[in-house]
Amino acid sequence: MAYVYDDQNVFAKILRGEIPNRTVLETEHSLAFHDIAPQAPVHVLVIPKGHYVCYDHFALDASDAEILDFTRAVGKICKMLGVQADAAGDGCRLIANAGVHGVQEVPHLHVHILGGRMLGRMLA
Ligand code: IU
Repeated sequence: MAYVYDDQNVFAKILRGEIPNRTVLETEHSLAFHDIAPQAPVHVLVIPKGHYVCYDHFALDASDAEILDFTRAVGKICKMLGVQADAAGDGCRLIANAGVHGVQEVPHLHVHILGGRMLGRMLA
């Protein structure tokens, strides 16, 4: 079954400039902005500009250039915001909810970057 992308989702509207956002980083293929309802001192969403519903859709169908751009954007933002997991940062959590069981609210791939405090242990 093919992935079906709804271009009326809120992140599609953000990408079209129809809804404002607090941008952290914009690259050729990706956009990162602060979550509207932050769950931690750092809570940034990174999205590809392409129309991908979820991570598996993106990983299977995006071009190498899009995947490289997106992956590097996540790393750059972690460093920019001081939540990288090296000797200078305290680390963070990356989350990509997908589909019904993943309780994905917005059907445009987004990776949450959460950090700035000690997070609870969480696998489900
Ligand atoms: P989820 O992984 O799809 O469950 O997360 C969606 C996130 O999008 C959630 O953290 C919301 O607070 C966030 N969000 C947003 O930043 N701006 C919006 O206009 C809407 C949701 I709607």
